[in-house]
Amino acid sequence: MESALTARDRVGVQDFVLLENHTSEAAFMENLRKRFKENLIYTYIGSVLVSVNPYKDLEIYTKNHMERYRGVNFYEVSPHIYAVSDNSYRSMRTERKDQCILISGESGAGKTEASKKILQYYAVTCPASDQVETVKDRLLQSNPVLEAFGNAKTLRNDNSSRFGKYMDIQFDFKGAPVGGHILNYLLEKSRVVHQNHGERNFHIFYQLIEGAEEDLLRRLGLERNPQQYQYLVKGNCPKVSSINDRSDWKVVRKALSVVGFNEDEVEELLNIIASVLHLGNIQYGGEDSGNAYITTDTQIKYLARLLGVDGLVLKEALTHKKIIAKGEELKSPLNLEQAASARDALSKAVYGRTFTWLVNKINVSLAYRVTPHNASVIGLLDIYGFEVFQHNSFEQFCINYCNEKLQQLFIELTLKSEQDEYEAEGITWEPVQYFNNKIICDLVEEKFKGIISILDEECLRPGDASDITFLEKLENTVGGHAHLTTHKLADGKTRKVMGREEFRLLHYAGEVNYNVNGVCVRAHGAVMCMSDNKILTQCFDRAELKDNKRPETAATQFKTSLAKLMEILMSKEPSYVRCIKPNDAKQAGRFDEVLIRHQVKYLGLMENLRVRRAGFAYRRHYETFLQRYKSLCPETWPSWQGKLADGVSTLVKHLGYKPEEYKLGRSKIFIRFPKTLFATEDALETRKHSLALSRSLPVFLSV
Ligand code: AOV
Ligand code: MG
Repeated sequence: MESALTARDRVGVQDFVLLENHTSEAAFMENLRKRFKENLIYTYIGSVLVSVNPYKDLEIYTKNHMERYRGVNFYEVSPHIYAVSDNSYRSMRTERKDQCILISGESGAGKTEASKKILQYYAVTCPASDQVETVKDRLLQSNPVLEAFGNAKTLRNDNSSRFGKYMDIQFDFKGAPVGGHILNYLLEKSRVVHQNHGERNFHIFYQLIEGAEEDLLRRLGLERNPQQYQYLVKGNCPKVSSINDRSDWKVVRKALSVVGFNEDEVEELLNIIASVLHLGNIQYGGEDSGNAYITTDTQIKYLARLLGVDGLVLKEALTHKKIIAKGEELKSPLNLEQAASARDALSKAVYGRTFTWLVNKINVSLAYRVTPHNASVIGLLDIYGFEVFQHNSFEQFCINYCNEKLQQLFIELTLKSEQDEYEAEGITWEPVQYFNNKIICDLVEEKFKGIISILDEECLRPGDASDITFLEKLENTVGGHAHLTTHKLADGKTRKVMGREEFRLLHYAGEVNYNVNGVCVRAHGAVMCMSDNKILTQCFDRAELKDNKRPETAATQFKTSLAKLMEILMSKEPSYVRCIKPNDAKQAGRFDEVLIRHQVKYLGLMENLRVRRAGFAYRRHYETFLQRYKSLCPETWPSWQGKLADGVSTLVKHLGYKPEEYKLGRSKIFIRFPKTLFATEDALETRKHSLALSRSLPVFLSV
């Protein structure tokens, strides 16, 4: 048999805290690499789970594995996503405190897979009843639906989430899941009309074309060939080896009905998806005057039928814009370029709003039937990961800003709060230096002089505001910021390395150039208010057309929704899963040192480890601690009359805690190692057991 020492040599340590040289990045990397080679993709830093994407199916998600982690103490079993799931669940049950699990990491690192594993764990291990079975099914089946409409193949990930998702799973007092609620964040709508080379549109388009039955396709006026559709050819990538669109179609169709869509709703939904493809195939010709006219009447015919709008009205909407002159509403013709962008804006608006409708619809089906007594929740956050492409638009800006916020939350809740607490409690310790990305969050979101404020001002300013005037304003307002670079240098000269329409942000995770092209364009959905498609009538509200108040820009809406999300997360007890992507080739077994070291660095894992090592695994308020363990010491049992701190001190001395194992702060006891607390828990268990035995003895004898 292998000795413990050689096993450790081979597979490394399961908690980085146990590394002998915990400040060495090389030792950290070596441990990660050893474990990865042994298919041990999970490792802890204290209670934070680090996960490396294996890019292959491992036999570690079976029912047996789930059972192994159920109700077992975190540190007694090998690290696993199930251990984190179980730990949150038990904290929720015993401490009655809402939990959240925050999953972060760059695009393709395994966040969505992790969130699915957590959901499956709860679906299998939590208590059930008939009603609960439906809820469990719906929770699980909401995934394929949302992924079909909100995920796509990108260069970074074949199944990349193009929207952010926060899902609350609600539990009743017995711990059974009884409902759920999803919040979605900014879908990357530009993908509907354009894809970079090697990327695809949202999965649903290909699933429909490859998988739909003949007569459905005929009814929708579609051909079984994605190459026929302008919106599907931009990336020149109709097929992906890891994706089977045809079988996915079946899965999605089934999921739609489990989640509670009836046949009519599915039909209306597919009408919209087909309409977007037809919209994309609308082409224009130019009159001598330069005004655009539509040359593809078949598309208009299909659109009119599928959406239930008047063909002429639609044509007009696609070739004219409304302007208000001298208080009167006039129609002004569009030129070729303007018409094409009006068409694309309409497609994006239709798809985007349909997606939001879909999420709302799923929420209705996940809402619990009977309001549970004493419900508590576990929230799962799975957002789009940090990403850099050759061409990065407004949407990448939002995605990366979102990651920036999440990193900030991690810092606030782990690195900063940990150190703040030691300070507040008067515990002496060596402070750990870390990079705080608040400076970048501020640069983006600060009032008046943040990038979003400047963008708003330009977008909503009447007159000659444009992408370029936005850039100029950016240069003038925050040009000298350490994390921002613009085209123009302070001395008025220009920088060659960057396009005229770009600015560069130095994010916590790296540098990204953003193109400002089109950031100020907004869609007009007036024509869709006239549709008799039931989904669209809910999506495009007539009332909003008349609403004259200053509209919010997409950036501000996003900022507001993120701020709300942060509040939600702060109100819960967090657990963290930090996902790492091992290589850029999506390949199993490849451990790219440079790429991984970069992630370890920007995720702040070394700092995380240092704080953890310098710190204490457990802390409890004196009162809670005394209440729980007072029975273990004759002087504190049945009650302690003096000062709480003295009671705790008496108690731990009686228990034999060594001075280096704990510290007493102003209001809390800090315990350095988990094993100390485990021993105390065991003692409590033994005592309860012997009490129960002695109480049940007479009963036993009398039988
Ligand atoms: P992401 O959610 O972090 O990226 P995913 O969770 O979609 O990344 O993972 C990308 C791919 O990696 C998956 O489709 C799987 O093929 C593989 N993978 C990830 N985790 C595992 C695992 N535990 N076991 C086996 N394969 C895995 V993005 O959504 O792009 O930020 O926006
Ligand atoms: Mg994802």
